[in-house]
Amino acid sequence: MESALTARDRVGVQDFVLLENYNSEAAFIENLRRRFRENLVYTYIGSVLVSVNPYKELEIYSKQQMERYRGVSFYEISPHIYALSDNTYRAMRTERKDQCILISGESGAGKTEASKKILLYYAVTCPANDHMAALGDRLLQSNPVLEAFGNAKTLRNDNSSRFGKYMDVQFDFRGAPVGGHILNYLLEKSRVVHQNHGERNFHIFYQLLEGGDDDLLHRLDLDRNPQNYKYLVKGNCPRVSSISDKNNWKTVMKALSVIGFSDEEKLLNIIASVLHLGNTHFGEGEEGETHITTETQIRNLEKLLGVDGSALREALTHKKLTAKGEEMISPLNFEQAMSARDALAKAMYGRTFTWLVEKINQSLPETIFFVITSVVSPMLITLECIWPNFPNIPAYSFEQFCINYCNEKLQQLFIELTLRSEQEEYETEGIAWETVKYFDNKIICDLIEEKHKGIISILDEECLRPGETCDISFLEKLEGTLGGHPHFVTHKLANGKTRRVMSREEFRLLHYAGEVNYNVNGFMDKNNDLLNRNLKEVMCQSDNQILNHCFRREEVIDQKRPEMAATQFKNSLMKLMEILMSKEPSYVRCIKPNDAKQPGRFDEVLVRHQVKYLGLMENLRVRRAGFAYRRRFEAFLQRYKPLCPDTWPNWHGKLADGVSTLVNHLGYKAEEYKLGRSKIFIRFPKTLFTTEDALEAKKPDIALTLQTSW
Ligand code: AD9
Ligand code: MG
Repeated sequence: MESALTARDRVGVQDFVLLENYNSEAAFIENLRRRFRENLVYTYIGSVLVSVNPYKELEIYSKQQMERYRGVSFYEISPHIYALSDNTYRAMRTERKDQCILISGESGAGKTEASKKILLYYAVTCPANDHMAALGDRLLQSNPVLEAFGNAKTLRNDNSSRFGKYMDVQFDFRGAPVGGHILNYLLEKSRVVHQNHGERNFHIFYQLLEGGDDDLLHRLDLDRNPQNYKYLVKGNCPRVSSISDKNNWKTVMKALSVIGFSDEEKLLNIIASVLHLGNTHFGEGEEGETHITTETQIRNLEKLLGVDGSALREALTHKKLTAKGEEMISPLNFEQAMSARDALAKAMYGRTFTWLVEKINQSLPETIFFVITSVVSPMLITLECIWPNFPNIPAYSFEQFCINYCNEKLQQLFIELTLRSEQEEYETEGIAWETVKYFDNKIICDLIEEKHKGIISILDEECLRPGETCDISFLEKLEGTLGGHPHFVTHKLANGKTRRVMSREEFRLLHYAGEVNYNVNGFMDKNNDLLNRNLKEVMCQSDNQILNHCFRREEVIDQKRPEMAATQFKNSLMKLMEILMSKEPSYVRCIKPNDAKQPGRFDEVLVRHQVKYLGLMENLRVRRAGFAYRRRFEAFLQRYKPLCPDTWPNWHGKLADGVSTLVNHLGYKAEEYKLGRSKIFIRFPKTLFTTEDALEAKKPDIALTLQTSW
């Protein structure tokens, strides 16, 4: 049998708060690496679960494992996503407080997998009720559907979620799940019309071509070869070895029927129409006027969407304007017609996706009687997280700007709530709070979101300003207003000279996690997200009920400008923050060990980078500011009572007195610990380890239960 020390050396500590040198990033990473090598992919920072993607199936997710974690205290057993799920569930029931689980991390780090494991845990272990089977099933079945329409193969992840998801599960008074709701935000619509090299469009397109039967494809006027569709060839990557589009198609179709979906035909008509739109081409006449050169596509669209072909033809090549109360039709040039077509494809797909999520929500049972609490599980921050620029990565665009803004907000919330809960715990326990220094990223959040002065406001203003505006004029506006801000940089130096390493189209933000360059190209267009009014009109007249639902008449009649994309995003983020603030949060921080998606490889540079942008060192510092370790009196006494003749075999007095007797006997010095109202707080890990070693010497059988995971 190994000694306690070597076991710890081998597998590291199961909670980072037990690291001797908690300020050392190197020690932090070494601990992760040791555990990863031993297939111990979970580690805590206090109540935060850090998870490293193993990129292989581990035998730790079985039903037996679920049973092991049921009702067991966090620290008694090795860290696991089930422990976090179980604890959250119990906290909801005993403390009657809404809970939320926030999952974050780099693309491919394992957020979606973590969320599925949490859902599965609840579906299997929560008490059943009449709705249970239906709800559990439907929630689980909603995954393949959402993934087919909202996920895509990217360079970083073969099954990357290209939308943010926030899921709400409601439980009844007995703790049985009775209702649910899914909220989606920021689908990466631009993927519908463009993919980077080595990436694909959303899975559903390939699934349909690969898995749909001959009759269906014939009805939709599609052929099986993705290479024949312009919207599917941009990334030059029609097939992915790790994905079976054919099997997934079957799963999705089955899932749609479990959810009780009956509009399949209309939905597929839209998906096929997007492909036909992509193959719609334009020609330029001598006068520069544009016309459509692919009549077959228009006829397909006419048939599949039930729209008027000539109205569609007109709307794809002309723009309707209202000036001084009069309607005018102005022809589009070639470029404008192409972008009108792409805008239509993006709007059709994006709105259909939102509709689909609504449909799934309707299929989840209504929250009925006795709903007292809810677990908001899991909010997924997907797409690329903050990824400071490396030399070979081009500057980022509008979507990453939004995502990184979201990350800033989440970091702000994370630190605020961690500090708050630490402080609360100290207060309840009657222990003096010691102020913790940390980096407050409010300054960056303000830089982005502040009214009138923030980047989003400036972008909106520039989009609304009449006359010649463009991305560069937006950048100049930013320079004028924000030049000199400590977190904002452009190519212009304060002395009027030029910073040569930066392009004239870029600005750089100094995010909490590092510097990121953004290229302003496309910011205005994406923020405007405009769809010509006459195209909306054509969609409104469609006899496809899904499109009818997605393109409302009121929208065409109402001349008021809808909120712009960044502001919409900001507002939904604000709402989300409000919801999250009102709940008790738990965190899963996912880490990707290598870029090759391979098991057993731990790339230190990559991991260090994520540790930084996930703010883990900051988190550990806050958590360790006072005491490394805390445990309830009864748990502490129960574990270490064999070490003192007065507490063994049982202590009959007050728990606090028992703990006091025990630690006196063990020779704890006053500066090493404090007794709160119900917990003992130990300042240094060394103290605890010495006690553990003593226990091991005395009772190897007891100590062994912890050694394997510590
Ligand atoms: V993205 O931001 O949506 O691009 P995620 O969601 O963070 O990303 P995902 O959960 O999709 O990543 O995980 C990526 C892949 O890693 C999965 O397809 C699995 O092959 C692999 N993975 C992730 N977590 C685990 C795990 N706990 N066990 C085994 C895993 N494999
Ligand atoms: Mg995902």
